Amino acid sequence: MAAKCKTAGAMQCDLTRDVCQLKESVRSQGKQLGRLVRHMKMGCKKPPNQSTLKGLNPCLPCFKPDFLYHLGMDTATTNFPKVFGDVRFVCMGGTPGRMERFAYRIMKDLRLKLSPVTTLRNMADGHRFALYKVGPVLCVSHGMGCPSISILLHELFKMMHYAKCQNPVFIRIGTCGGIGIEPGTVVISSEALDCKLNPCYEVIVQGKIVQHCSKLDQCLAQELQSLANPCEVDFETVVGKTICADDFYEGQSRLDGAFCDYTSHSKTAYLLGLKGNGVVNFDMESTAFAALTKRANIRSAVVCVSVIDRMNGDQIRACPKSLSVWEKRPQELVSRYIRKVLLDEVNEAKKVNDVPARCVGGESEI
Ligand code: R2B
Repeated sequence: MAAKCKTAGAMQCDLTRDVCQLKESVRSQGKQLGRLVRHMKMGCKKPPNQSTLKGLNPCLPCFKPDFLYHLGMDTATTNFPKVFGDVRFVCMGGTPGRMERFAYRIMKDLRLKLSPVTTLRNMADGHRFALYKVGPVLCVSHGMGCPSISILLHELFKMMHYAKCQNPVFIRIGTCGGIGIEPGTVVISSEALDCKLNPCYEVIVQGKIVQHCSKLDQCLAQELQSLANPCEVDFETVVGKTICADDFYEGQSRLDGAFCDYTSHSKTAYLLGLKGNGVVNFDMESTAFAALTKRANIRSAVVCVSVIDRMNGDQIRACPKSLSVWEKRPQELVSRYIRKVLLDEVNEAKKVNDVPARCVGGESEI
């Protein structure tokens, strides 16, 4: 009865409300469609809300903008999700030249190409490190020693975080000094030890010693080793412990530094002791690399080629040609790994969605 008595004004009111609801429903359907289209463009993956990195500085949201000083980038002028959101592999090595060569190599191996007359661009404007992006692979130089790689990792982790990267894998592809192994042998580190043989990276924070575990991902090390065997190219790959020194000379018991207060005899005894403990090589970055990636919930591996057998000497006398052949060996292994991961994913997606592979196989522009 009451409905019958509705005034023209009340009916007008109901009508307005219905129109409003209808408009809202159309708007929300539009939004859903937009999301669906974006989702399809991204290979049927929902754009992530946040990266998979963990344990980062809770105050990061306060830095608006945040300047990544040594990379010469900031969150105000770089659209991190757009530029770096697709990064899946971060490969790091000591020198800018080697990482540029690796970038070109991975471009070829992934059948990606640049538009004609373009070269790969060093995206780091901070002049400390070189950074190249080849599709889902970042190739970055880290300089020498833990302090240098640690600065870079802080800024790369923030980059991954702002870009909302998903499960990036970090791999250091470098050179090292072998202990009782042939020069040219590739070493996959099973763990990174400090010079007291502890799997630990020590930093002094506000005057206090803080220790972080520097164990590496065993599964990733095994996965890499499985790709080395059998190897078409003739080189050996071993898995073993890496000792990370803060110095190239006394810190690695070399006899040819500007200072040397020990004997050749004590050096040999020291190296034999290391060998007896399962150590196969020296590097200068692995503890910081292993500990920081572990802290950020990132899978990581260290794959280095030995340029000398320290049981036979201290000076690196290998000719440039040998060094050039050897530097390609860790790159070969890591390229195989990247291709395998991407191909497995494409095959999996094909099985689940019955969609054609988009990104591996045919040539596509970076
Ligand atoms: C290997 O080579 C460099 C020293 O020459 C250092 O970065 C390392 O770990």
